[in-house]
Amino acid sequence: MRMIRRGLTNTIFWAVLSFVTFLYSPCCAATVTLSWDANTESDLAGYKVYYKSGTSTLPFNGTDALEGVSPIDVNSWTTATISGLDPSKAYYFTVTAYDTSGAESTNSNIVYVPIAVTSGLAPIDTGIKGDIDGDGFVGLADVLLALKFATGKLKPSDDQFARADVAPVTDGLSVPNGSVDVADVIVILEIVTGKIIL
Ligand SMILES: [Ca+2]
Ligand SMILES: [Ca+2]
Repeated sequence: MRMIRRGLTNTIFWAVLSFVTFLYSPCCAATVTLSWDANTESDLAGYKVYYKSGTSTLPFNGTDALEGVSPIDVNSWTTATISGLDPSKAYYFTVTAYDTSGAESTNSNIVYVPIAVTSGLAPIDTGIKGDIDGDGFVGLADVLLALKFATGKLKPSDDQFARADVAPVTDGLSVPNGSVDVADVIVILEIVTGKIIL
């Protein structure tokens, strides 16, 4: 018993901690799922997941998770889902094993989960296809804007780019190809003249 305990506490915990999934919704919170190798010692009692945001300097004393402050005791599970995390922060995680006497192993490797969202990032407004200026209809002003983007005379905003990239058109459907060029100008002109309806 004493030897086993010494094994658990004095040797490095060779678990490979890995990060499985990372989900977040921009308004709310992030959820991270972690998994690690099982510790095979006979008096293993469970694992603790440590976390922290900002830096990887010990101690990992995070407080954001819904599951509780760091460390989170996950019993003998070898996966853990940590939720309620702030998606605008980067997090670091590590796992230890503990035995029936409460003795704890050294840390596993550290897993780093980067920032999910940059605050202030607005979703792209694609609006009406070809309505680059966003006035509610596709007109000659949009054709002229597309021409300026295609010739490099004007740099589109992300929203304008999304509305200007209408070509190619395949089977009557717009298939944006990530570039605004003369093909997009022609399609927008054809929308204006009624030749194409998207
Ligand atoms: Ca317009
Ligand atoms: Ca295009």
